[in-house]
Amino acid sequence: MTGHQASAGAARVGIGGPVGSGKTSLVERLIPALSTSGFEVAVITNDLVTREDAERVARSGLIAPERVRAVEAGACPHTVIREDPTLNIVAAEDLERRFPGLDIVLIESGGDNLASTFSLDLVDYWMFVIDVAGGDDIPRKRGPGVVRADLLVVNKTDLAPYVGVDLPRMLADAHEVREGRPVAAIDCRAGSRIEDVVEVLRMEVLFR
Ligand SMILES: Nc1nc2c(ncn2[C@@H]2O[C@H](COP(=O)(O)OP(=O)(O)O)[C@@H](O)[C@H]2O)c(=O)[nH]1
Ligand SMILES: [Mg+2]
Repeated sequence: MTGHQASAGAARVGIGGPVGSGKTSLVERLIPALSTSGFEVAVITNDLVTREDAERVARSGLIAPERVRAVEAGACPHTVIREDPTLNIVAAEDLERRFPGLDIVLIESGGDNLASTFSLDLVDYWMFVIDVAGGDDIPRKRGPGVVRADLLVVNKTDLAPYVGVDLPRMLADAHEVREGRPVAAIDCRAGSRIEDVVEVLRMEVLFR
């Protein structure tokens, strides 16, 4: 937790990470997991020039479509979550106004790389999602997302044997570069260990 409170209403939680690491898949897993725990959820997605992810989540049947908003990031995905997050702040405020009981807004960043971080004017907390298939050297590269995110999520643990990744080693490296900040290893495909992410959100965000 950053100690910073971006919003007086719902907790705003950023989800960053490279294209294909499983950010939308995590959103799709978190919606039912958080709802079952009694939390009211809304989602904002950021795509470059489409509304692809928002449409996918809205159509998923997991959440009422009016609780899903799309922000089109244009050419540069960093701008709308870091330099000038106005579009995302407006979308979050709009959702909070429309749904007064909202507990949490999940904000998925657009396609980006290892350098993306969230503005603390936008989010109260942010996680960074990398995946096992991206290679076990990713933590050692010490990208700002990997190092500084409030929670590092290592997804696709199911793929480790197929891509020759030493998962325990990858996690040990992740813990080392993060100097005590939390790391969760999950498999969004099977839905395993999603509860670890929910537990961190409960402790760090929702019950503060
Ligand atoms: N094997 C495996 N595939 C996954 C997992 N999580 C996501 N995927 C797949 O990875 C691809 C990219 O996922 P997506 O959530 O769209 O990534 P995003 O670009 O970060 O939002 C999709 O084909 C997912 O089905 C996982 O834990 N294991
Ligand atoms: Mg996505």
